[in-house]
Amino acid sequence: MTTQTGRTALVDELIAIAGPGAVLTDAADMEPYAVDWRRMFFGTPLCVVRPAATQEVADIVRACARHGAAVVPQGGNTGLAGGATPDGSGGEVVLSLQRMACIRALDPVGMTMEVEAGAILQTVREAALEQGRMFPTGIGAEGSATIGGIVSTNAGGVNVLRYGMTRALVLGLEVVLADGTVVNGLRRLRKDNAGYDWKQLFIGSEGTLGIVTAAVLRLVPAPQHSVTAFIAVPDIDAALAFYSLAQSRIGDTLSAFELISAASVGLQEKHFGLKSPASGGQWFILLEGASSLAGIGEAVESLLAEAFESGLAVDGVAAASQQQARALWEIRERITEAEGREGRSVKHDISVPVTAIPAFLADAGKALEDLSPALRLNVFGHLGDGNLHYNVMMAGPGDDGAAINRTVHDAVLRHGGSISAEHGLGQYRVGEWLRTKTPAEQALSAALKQTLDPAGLLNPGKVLPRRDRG
Ligand code: 2HG
Ligand code: ZN
Repeated sequence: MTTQTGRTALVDELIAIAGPGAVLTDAADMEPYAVDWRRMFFGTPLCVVRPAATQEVADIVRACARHGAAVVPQGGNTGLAGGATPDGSGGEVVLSLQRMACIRALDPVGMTMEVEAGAILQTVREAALEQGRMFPTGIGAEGSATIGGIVSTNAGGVNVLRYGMTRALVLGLEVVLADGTVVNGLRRLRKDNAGYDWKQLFIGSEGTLGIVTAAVLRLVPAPQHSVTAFIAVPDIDAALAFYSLAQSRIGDTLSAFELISAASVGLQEKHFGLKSPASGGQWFILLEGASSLAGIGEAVESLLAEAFESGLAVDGVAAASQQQARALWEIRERITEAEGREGRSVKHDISVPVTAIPAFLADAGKALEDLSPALRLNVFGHLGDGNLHYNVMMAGPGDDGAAINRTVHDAVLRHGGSISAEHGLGQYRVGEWLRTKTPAEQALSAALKQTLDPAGLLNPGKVLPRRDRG
């Protein structure tokens, strides 16, 4: 970027656009925006700007473009791949959308909701529920994550199995392009084939092609009845067979089918003390059935009876109350935090075809054993989506995270999988993306970036390598 004078001039322009209270330049004030919540990525931005309206975002982007300053859009800063924090190059403008948090409209009949990017996911979900509707994207960080963030990362979560990724839940989008143009596509249509579906380019591209400022979300009817069960299964083949049985018996009501290793349950018990209600298996399943119709309780009971009879399940409970269901979910939701308390880990957010899960686990386990026998695994995830959080606990300071990464990702590729299922690439996985994607796919991605952000100022170093280091 430019000189000290240029930097001061840019800050002055940003203050003129957003107001003095909306621009932070003090290092201590900027800290929460400059570092991710896991404290893995540390940026040194020029300033943080917190606009209150789309037009301000456009003016900020235009000013940054004039000064050649990079812009890092940020929502709740809850990501797991460093997509929303500056990459350490220095001098960026962090553009926090948090103040743009308005729910503009909710149509319970058309089942749509128009919200600004900074709206908190939990607030959005609660507003929908008040009208008997549900916005299905459900993630652990919903109390801080924002709509702009979940759209920009195409967030997944525990209900993807039934409702799809965030991509499937966005009907319309408003974005600010790299040159400051505002593109308003806030249509609330379920059918719209009038030309390219351009909004898809901005969903999941982590603010590298444009900045999401508002979205029209697709809502679904809020289920009136639900059942949660926590089941021990003898091995991974049984987990898969149980999944297939669940699809056959209660498939149209199946809203979650989570896989949890015995080691993950053990970690959670060690750090949070929540007792597992089932034992005797290598793996656990947390399943949820939900419906507008009564009778889901009986349907899940009979599914479990069949699973026990055929030996696919060895122990387990179905929650008798909402409170018990919450307690079962808490075991699952505490795993990430328990892993953090246990020590350093190398995270992998991978997916393989569902039926390849057993072969992948055997293959990756063997490859890691060959690399270093002392590594311990914390594997859990969304079995129905083929998405595993295949996290490796580092045994000692000498462990090579990059070698562990490569070993796991190579196994993923051998089984036709992806190195990022739902967390995105951020800055964490750019190197592995470069190593594992075909030249044709890389060239296509670079061409899209070149078209929409020719100066490379939108969230540089995320998804794609920085040009100057490419
Ligand atoms: C989850 O499924 C999240 O709980 C976090 O995607 C996964 O901590 C992780 O690796
Ligand atoms: Zn997950």
